[in-house]
Amino acid sequence: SKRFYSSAKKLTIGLIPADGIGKEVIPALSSSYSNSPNFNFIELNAGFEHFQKTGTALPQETLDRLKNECSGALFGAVSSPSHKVAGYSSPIVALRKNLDLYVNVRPVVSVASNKDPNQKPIDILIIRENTECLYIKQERQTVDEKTGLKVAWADRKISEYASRRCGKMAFEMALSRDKIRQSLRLWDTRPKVTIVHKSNVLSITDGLFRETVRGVKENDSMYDGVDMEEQLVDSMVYRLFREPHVFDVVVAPNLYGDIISDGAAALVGSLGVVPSANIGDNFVVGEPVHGSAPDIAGQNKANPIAAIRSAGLLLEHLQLHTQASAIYNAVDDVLKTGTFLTPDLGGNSTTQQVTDAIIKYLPD
Ligand code: GGG
Repeated sequence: SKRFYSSAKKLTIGLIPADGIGKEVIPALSSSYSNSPNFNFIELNAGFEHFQKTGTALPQETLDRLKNECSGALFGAVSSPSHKVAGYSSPIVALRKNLDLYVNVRPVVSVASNKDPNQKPIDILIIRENTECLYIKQERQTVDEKTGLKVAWADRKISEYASRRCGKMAFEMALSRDKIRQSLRLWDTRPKVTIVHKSNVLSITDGLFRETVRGVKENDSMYDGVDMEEQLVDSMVYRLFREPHVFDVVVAPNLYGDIISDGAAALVGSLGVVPSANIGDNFVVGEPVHGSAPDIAGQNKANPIAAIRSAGLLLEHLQLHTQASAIYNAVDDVLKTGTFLTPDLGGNSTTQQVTDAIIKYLPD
């Protein structure tokens, strides 16, 4: 079998397929590398389906094994129900919190198309704050005294601490992207961070996010070479559709980051090709941006590319840059060739066929 890694040390990677197509896209790649001399994969439980079987969505054993045995992990997708289920809480939100994976980075990149070579390339890195905002899930319901009708409430938390470390990650990544572009002579524009907020309406919460991220640059001369701009979230959506090529690094509170990255995925073909990595100071979990897609689950037609690119992000974060690039290039080769595409990209190939095609492009 092909060797993913040249590192002498064998790395243990936790695989958490979770629900729906997560169970197809995560094993697709790892099974092809089951004999790798450089990797151990251990499969771990989590998800709504696991909750239905056992009453637990994120078992303590999964957390313990991640912390004690793994260098990193890959998470598939989760199907939390849209209504409240007693005792259930989203395992991915809990995992991010438990391992303090405080940002979710989502690269949205177009692959040069043979059909339209004049299209301006899109290369955006969305940095989503991953621990707070409305996702603290402090919701409650009351009854309005006058009308007797229900009222639902949700608290939203934005802290200086979380906004600052998220902002710092954005500026650091803008610098390192610039370094790579300069070394490859790819780009002639300055690196830029766009801060997304709605502080014209939510001046206390979004105002704090905006001010804190601005402060990261204003208080550190290391970031003098990085431009900074701001965008209200509604006009950010408009600009993303009109001129996506002008964005470099985009940083946003949790909910806005979640929404704009799904939207941005439409600009590069499909949600099925956009990866992410949940990053903390001590751990990283790769995770495709797409959800569990119950409508196509079990049919071998899910696009494995987002999961495979997420494995690339995981390797990149573990400093295995050559191996990460090999994955990105193999995926790009398959997309450019256009022979093996899943239905979301207009083809009729299966999950396994696309995976096999990508593996063929990886160096031996
Ligand atoms: N891989 C991303 C994913 O699973 N997205 C769906 C999601 O985040 N759902 C939240 C949940 O089901 O708890």
